Amino acid sequence: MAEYQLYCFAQSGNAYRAALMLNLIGADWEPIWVDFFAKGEPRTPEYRNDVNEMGEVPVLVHGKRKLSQSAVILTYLAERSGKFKPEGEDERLEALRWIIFDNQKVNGFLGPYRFLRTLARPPGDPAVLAFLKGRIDNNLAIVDKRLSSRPFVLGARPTIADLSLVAYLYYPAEEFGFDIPAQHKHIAVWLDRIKALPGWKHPYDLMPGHLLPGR
Ligand SMILES: N[C@@H](CCC(=O)N[C@@H](CS)C(=O)NCC(=O)O)C(=O)O
Repeated sequence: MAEYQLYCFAQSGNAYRAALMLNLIGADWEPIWVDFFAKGEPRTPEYRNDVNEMGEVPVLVHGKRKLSQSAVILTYLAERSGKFKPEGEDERLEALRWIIFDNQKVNGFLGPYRFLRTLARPPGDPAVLAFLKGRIDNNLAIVDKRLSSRPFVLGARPTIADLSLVAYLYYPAEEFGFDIPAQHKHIAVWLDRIKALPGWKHPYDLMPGHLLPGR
């Protein structure tokens, strides 16, 4: 058995943050596929009892530890590996600031938008989609401006703040109905920088369950 197990599925950008971090730090890890689409597995009592009371992926298993919330997982792995780790109080606070903004307002809106538009059956209400799209455009512009003056979110080197913010940003443009890198040029260059890191993989190559039957 690998040192780390990650409960995840290919379509989850929230889980991608953790999977990418594991790969970039060269961890010995394996995915445990969670059947979200056919079985709604995270919503089952078994999953909530045995895996995560919050009913979500990702969940990282390390020995007797089970950690959920990608921000917690990224922090744990950064502290253990010493990689992508914010250094000193100022960087730690700054990373936390961007990770919270990301969880709530960047990928926190982008994930549900893509889900309701492309994956949900039936698709989401157009008024809800329009609300989310307005917030997404605004918040991606904030990230783009931040990246206009530095190569990575905190500065010269990549940290867990970057690995949180990339969550949904490598998924195909047709899944969103708009092209994020084409519309945000600093985000585009930053995504290429992260893609160039040794160990980078696309979410569909890193986590199981892509191309589900009937989709
Ligand atoms: N803030 C959480 C978000 C996790 C999350 O929302 N995961 C989704 C999958 S992308 C989930 O498991 N949803 C279960 C459900 O909707 O029942 C994190 O960053 O880990």
